[in-house]
Amino acid sequence: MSALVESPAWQALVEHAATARDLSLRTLFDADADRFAHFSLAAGPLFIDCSKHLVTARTRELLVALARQQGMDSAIADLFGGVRLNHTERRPALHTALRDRSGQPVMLDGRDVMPDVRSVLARMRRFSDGVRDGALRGLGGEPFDAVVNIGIGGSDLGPQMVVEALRAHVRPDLKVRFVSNVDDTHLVESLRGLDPARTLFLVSSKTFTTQETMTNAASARRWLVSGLRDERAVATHFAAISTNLEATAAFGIAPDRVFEFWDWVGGRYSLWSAIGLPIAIAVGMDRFESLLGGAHAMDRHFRTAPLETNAPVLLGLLGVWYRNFLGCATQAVLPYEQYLHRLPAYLQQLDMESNGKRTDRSGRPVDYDTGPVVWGEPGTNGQHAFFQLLHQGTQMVPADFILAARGAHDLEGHHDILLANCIAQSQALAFGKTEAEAGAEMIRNGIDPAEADRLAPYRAFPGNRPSTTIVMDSLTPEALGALIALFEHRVFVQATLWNINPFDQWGVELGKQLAGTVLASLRAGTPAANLDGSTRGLIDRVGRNT
Ligand code: G6Q
Repeated sequence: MSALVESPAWQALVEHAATARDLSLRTLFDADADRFAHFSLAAGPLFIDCSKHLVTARTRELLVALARQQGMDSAIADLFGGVRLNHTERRPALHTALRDRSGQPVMLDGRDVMPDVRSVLARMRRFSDGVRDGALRGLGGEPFDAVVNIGIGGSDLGPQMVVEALRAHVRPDLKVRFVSNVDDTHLVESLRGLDPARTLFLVSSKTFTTQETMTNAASARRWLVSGLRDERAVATHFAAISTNLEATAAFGIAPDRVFEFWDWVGGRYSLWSAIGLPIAIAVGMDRFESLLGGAHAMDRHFRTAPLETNAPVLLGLLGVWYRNFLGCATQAVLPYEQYLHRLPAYLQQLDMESNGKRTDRSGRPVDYDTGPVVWGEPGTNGQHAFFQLLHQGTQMVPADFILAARGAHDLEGHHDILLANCIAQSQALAFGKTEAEAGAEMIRNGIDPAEADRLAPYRAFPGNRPSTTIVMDSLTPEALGALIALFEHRVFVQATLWNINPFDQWGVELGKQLAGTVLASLRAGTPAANLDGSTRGLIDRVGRNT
């Protein structure tokens, strides 16, 4: 058994979970009239209701004891202090420095990184202002009316999610598109209707070697040069965001169009760096800086709040409670906010690429479950689709509801319906409806008692299905920044509890490597003899010579 599973704090939770399985949220609320106040908290611009969780004050105590046992306080200090927590790549994870607004130095290897961070932010401001006000123009002197970001994974999901979230602030005359997939459909459809003379490409790639991004960038370059009939267009119509300055120069991108970031910024933690340039161009640098400010507020909270009232710590502990002690395999993210429609996809990468690990920090296989499957869709759409399983399926799925008290628009009768549905869903999940209640309700509605009796088992809801509700006043850049940082830190808290490294991603390597061999076979028109039967068969089936 691992030291974690054998540890006193873990074992105390195992024992406690045996009784917690019988907890009833109805009973817990009946027993404590102030449960909502006792189990909710504020963090920066967010209010977080945790009262609909299958926990008592004792559960919270035991979970916090686990955090303490696992060295949470010093792990948080190490994160902000630039310790090389990403031990397999020997790198720190200092994304918090990118949004540090304190004016204090952030030291890495005896050097303050903040002057570099501020200098790139200043360059981003000049460039994004220039694109927005027309001071920067295309080769023929025309202002840009389209920005196409080419990147994938961490160089796509974060900025895309934020641009979508802040779409209400995107200038209506500016088209902002994101191309990630190597499937040429993505590039072709994204360029449809764009004028090369007015199109700016941002090639976002930390390494500047990623196959999909380089393939798309090369095709975008051909589209531009053939449209404008001039090779010089590359220098004016392309900018790059990368840590690989040699490769950006080799591509032909002018040095003053290259925005640098650093190897201490992980891909899925990079939207706060120059990878956020499409955000700054889309909504303006002031709003981008407000986004950083919101994240910094959450960082301050995470760094200073006691474990008992620390929002990322408590949410991380709840996740571990459900995953390891109550056997939940998945976690739903349900934003009741259409502008957050890309948030589930973004969180899927953040959480699953960070905590989808089976080897602990000392290289041993874990003997406990780690990261859950994260999934979701905006409400109310999900209610008419998969919510059935959440309410009446055989598995318990903890859910995160996210909502803004004030809507972005004011069409009559919309926002209160949205809010009512969100709150009602968490209520239905928590408190359910007994068979007796379902039967009585049908009889009240005039249904024959025998029929009511027959249908009652189908119309009953078990309840006791847990959820968190995260409320912001409105979806401002500050609130969004705080929300993203909250989730980033929740992932870190869970990794710390599980003793795994959330900042590497070796699990994506094998597929990339094998794709090289398969591609060589496809291009040769014949599968390599040493491949397995299925791979050979598929190459034959889709290959050019079949
Ligand atoms: C994120 C991952 C991964 C990465 C992409 C793109 O944490 O490392 O999603 O962001 O593979 O990599 P490049 O930015 O190097 O093109």
